[in-house]
Amino acid sequence: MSHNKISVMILGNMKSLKKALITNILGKDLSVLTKKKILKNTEIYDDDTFEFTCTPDLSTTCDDIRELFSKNPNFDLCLLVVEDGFSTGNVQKQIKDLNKKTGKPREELTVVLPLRYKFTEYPFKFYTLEQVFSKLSKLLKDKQLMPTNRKKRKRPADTAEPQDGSKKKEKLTSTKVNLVLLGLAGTGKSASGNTILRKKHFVSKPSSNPVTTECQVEETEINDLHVRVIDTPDMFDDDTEPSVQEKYVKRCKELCESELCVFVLVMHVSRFTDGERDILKKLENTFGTKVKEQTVILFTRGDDLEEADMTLEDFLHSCQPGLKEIIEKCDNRCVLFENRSSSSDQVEKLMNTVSVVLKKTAKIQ
Ligand SMILES: Nc1nc2c(ncn2[C@@H]2O[C@H](COP(=O)(O)OP(=O)(O)OP(=O)(O)O)[C@@H](O)[C@H]2O)c(=O)[nH]1
Ligand SMILES: [Mg+2]
Repeated sequence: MSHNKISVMILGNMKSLKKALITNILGKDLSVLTKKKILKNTEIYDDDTFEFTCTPDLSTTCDDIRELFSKNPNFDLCLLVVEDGFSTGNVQKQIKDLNKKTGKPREELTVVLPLRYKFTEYPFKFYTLEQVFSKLSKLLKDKQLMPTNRKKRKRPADTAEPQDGSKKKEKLTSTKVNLVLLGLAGTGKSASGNTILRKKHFVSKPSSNPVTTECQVEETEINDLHVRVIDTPDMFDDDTEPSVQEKYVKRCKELCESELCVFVLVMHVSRFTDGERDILKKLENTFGTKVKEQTVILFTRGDDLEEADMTLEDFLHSCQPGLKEIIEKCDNRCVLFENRSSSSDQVEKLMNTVSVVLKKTAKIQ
């Protein structure tokens, strides 16, 4: 595997789909490329920047995939191509089997949705084709493989997004969004803000008293979105003086300016408290009745779940009815954070969910 190229492993059950994806990304017919065979059933296609490893179909008993990962597990991206009409259960099984076979963490295996599929909730990490392009561009930038005068990669017509995809992208990239971190004291709002910003901007520490006592905004760029992260004190504590609560709310709304807002309701997986039981009602009273359509629930302390050998799905499955109701009212938009880890995957998942909300509320689509 070449270290000065972006290395992408393409997994899946249909050779034609895997090859079509490579063709789309490279913008070249694969027959013009020299195909290298490194293992009996594995082909490599490359150009000056990318190296694609096209693996044998998952349904075969061939052991190439295991061997590829054991020789070099550090692919920049592992994409699992699925066919139109796929069953979620089957895909989950494929991911589970791959994880067992290769040791590759499930969250590092990303499903590429077929063209007509749009954002929705899936119990696995996924990209639309558009997101695959955006991820590859980011990798190119990160690896500094893209000289500033490099011609923009032209996408062949057959890779076009459904309807007016390119126009939508343009709109999205110029979008500013406020991520407003809300929740009870100590749930990890500030820590999550720092994870999103990839920098310790907000004070976050263990304390029996509320730590954040002023709203604060910090800004960053994520996947071409201009993101304003707004950290807040606990605005919903019944013990806080109403005048102080009002001050917090007023300041938070001022900081939101006129930009689109996605409310990130921060809770931790270890406790669901009485104060959280009616939190959606409180959110509605404060930010209006449409707030739940713009809310993503962010669970912190993913490390606690991991220690208990549980996935987010396990946790959601067995959680209290009161919490289930809140989650359902927010259209099941949940993400899991482990703020002790710097993994960018969790932020990416959050941003995917934020995009879903943006597309709905701002009618970008
Ligand atoms: N283990 C673990 N600890 C976390 C995680 N997220 C936050 N914490 C810890 O929880 C404590 C509280 O986190 P904060 O970010 O200060 O919580 P907050 O919601 O901003 O609290 P207030 O500002 O008081 O409202 C800190 O000690 C964090 O390090 C996590 O994902 N895992
Ligand atoms: Mg805080």
